[in-house]
Amino acid sequence: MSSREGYSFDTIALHGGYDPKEDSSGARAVPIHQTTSYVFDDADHAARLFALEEAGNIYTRITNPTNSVLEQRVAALEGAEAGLATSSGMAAINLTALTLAEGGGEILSSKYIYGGTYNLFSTTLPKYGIETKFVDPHDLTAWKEGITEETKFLYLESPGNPTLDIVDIEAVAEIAHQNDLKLVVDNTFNTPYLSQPLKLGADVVVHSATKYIGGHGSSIGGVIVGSEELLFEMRTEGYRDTGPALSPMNAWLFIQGLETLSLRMERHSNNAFQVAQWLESHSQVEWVRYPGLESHPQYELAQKQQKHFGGMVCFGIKGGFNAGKKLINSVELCSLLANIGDTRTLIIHPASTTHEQLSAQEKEDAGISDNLIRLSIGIENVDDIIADLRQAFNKTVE
Ligand code: LCS
Repeated sequence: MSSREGYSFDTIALHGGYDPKEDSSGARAVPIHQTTSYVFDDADHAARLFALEEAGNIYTRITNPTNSVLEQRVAALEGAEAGLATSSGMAAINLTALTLAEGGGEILSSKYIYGGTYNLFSTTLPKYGIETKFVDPHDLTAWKEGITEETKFLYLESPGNPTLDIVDIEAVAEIAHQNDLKLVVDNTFNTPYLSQPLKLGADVVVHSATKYIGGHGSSIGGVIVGSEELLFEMRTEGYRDTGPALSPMNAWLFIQGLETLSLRMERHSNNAFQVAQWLESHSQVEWVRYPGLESHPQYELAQKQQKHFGGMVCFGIKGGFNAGKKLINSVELCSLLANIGDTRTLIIHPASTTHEQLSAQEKEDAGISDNLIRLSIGIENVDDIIADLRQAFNKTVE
């Protein structure tokens, strides 16, 4: 659809990056190009492609026509010039970090981020000369004062996993740009339907497509979007040389997911809001975190920065660690697993799972209390979700 500008979000989600008239078969659905490599016209053509003098497919580790549709579609939905599909969200974050922190240096990151990213930044990347300083993302002075000669880029999640902090992206982007640095935002929880960080000043957006972009919980993948220049550098250096390409089959599955993204995000958001309100009135609940509730510390900012408030809800159960475990063992409809963004409702206890690698101090710093339960509210009938939680709470008291 590259030649047709001006379509709305829902239309781009269905048509972006693909025009059947430009496909040799005329296939209406996006074809899966399940191939490792592409036949060159002749030796000169091959040489021109390898020398990057001419654009074209060489090998699926670098480009693939099905992956290109996903890349262009997510880029269009985020308002970016270009995209790059990776084998996982972590591969997207790692490639972004390796590219922006070339030669070593420092990442200045929000401390309220996914445990796997925290671990990449705090434990793995330092082995390769890239250190990370973690800051409270709501303290703009901490961002300003955290920048040194060594800083290579700023990084945040909004909402954060699992604390659901909403960070003022515009304000952090301004600080980054005053220092000639780029701001990278992980937009996994919101998806471009709920917020578009590039429009708020971010320079690069990363996604775990594993979550809402897919929605079906069948595939692991990631996407990076940003400027044409930066994405070209990533593709022709780190991506080509370290090999985090996405399989075309999974790219195709993510394209199927994108087609219904706006419908699902609205249903996720409506259901989550109702569950959050119900939890807030429950006698066994100590606290609830949901960006759409007035009790959320960044409620005003969420109203300004987001279209809806998403499918993620966190709460603290009275009775701490043991009560949390009992509740999780008592649910029947909700699935106990390590993922979010599925069409089905998911539940987990981060302190003993997703954030288990963190030390007690790191957990405290990252806002992971022992009684925190994370819900990824699905698109089932909300009455059934609430009924399941109700019966699980009842068993927890027994
Ligand atoms: N960014 C965020 C915000 C995430 O929640 C995750 C995974 C990733 C990046 C990494 O993406 P992946 O490589 O898994 O595609 N979050 C998970 C979670 O909360 N439970 O299990 C995985």
